[in-house]
Amino acid sequence: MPPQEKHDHDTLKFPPDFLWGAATSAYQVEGNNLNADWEDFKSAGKACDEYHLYEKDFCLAKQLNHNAHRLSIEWSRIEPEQGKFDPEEIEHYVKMLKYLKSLKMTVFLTLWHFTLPKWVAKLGGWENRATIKYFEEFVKRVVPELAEYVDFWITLNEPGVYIYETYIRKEWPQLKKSFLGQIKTTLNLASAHKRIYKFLHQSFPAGKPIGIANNVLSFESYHKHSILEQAAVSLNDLAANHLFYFLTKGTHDFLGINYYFHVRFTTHGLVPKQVNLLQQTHDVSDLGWEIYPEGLFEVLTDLSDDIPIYITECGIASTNDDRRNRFLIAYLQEVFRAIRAGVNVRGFFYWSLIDNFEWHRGFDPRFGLIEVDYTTQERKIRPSALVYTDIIQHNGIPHSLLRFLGHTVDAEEVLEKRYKEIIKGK
Ligand code: IFM
Repeated sequence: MPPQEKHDHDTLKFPPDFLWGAATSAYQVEGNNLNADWEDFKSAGKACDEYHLYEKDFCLAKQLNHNAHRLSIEWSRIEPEQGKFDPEEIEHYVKMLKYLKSLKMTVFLTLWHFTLPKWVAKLGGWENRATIKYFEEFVKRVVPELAEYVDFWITLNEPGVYIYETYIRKEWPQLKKSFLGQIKTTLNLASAHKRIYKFLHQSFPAGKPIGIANNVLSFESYHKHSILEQAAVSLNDLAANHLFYFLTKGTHDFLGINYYFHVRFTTHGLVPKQVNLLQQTHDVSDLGWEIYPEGLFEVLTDLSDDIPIYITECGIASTNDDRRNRFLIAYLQEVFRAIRAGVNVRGFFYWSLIDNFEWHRGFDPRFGLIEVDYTTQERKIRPSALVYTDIIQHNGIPHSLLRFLGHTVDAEEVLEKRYKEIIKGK
């Protein structure tokens, strides 16, 4: 008889050394980024003032037992005018990263997360081929000073979302519907990633892993027999989930995956279109995004490759924190399932550590594990942050949490005394 694997019914255990953290981006949390292109469009104003409050926020993450953190630097702060770099701002980021390292956090640093300096935007932004060179010059100037405190590099955040919101939906600066803009920007971002990948590996042979954070969606057809719907699934999957990786093949040491969306296609006549989920009974976030944990398993198994995968973002906008509790348990259960199925997932970053500026949607969507009062800049730990801490402390999902799937999570019951102390800020 083959030896029976002992089944642990108590906890869905994750691999040793799994990274548990949360993510943010500079423009969304820092405040007063006056030289960024978004300032002329929809300003984040003071945002969460993390520029000044980063110690507090990082300490909270540490108290919550996170062992990793993902953040970005703001190009427009560091190079407010072409070729003029501000040493004080570089020093600011050095201090921030040093502080994170002093808390023994594994640091994922994103070099570009959606915003551009005004001067780059005026010259055409990513549509302009010269932006590849401008970005490379910025990276070459700043990276040598930061490298010591960074463990993983993320060159670009969600190229596909940027192109979709800017050139298809016309919601973000450059505010322009343009097919040519889509093509040029895709190619320029791909070239920029490849060049930075080469530069980082040549200059820092110690080899910190480099990747991108890509938005990946789970696609499904409504009618399994419909060839048209299946074709829509395949084409969209190729374009949204695989194209950018394909264009940058061989220049990823890991796959960074941001997962938020599940899309179903149905057919009306000959044209497949998306099912309107809001007319159905699906559970949705405050942004109307479907809560579909199985999709995370699907994208993970679909993209699984030889290189490690980090879930660089996954989160929910909700003022109903109990929904966030169930979200965390259900989505992480799918990550566990993917790992059991052989997918090499090594870390998970909840989006976001704190509530923040959700681009054209402003401050209403609440993604944070930590609530922000934008008038007083007070931080308040949400119970869901503690459910996440419970998971981190077990390096997996304890059975006591699994029973809450589909039910209200009684946070009081889950939390031990010392978690309550964290809530009170002790
Ligand atoms: O807030 C964004 C972030 O900037 C990129 N990924 C998705 C998040 C939620 O929309």
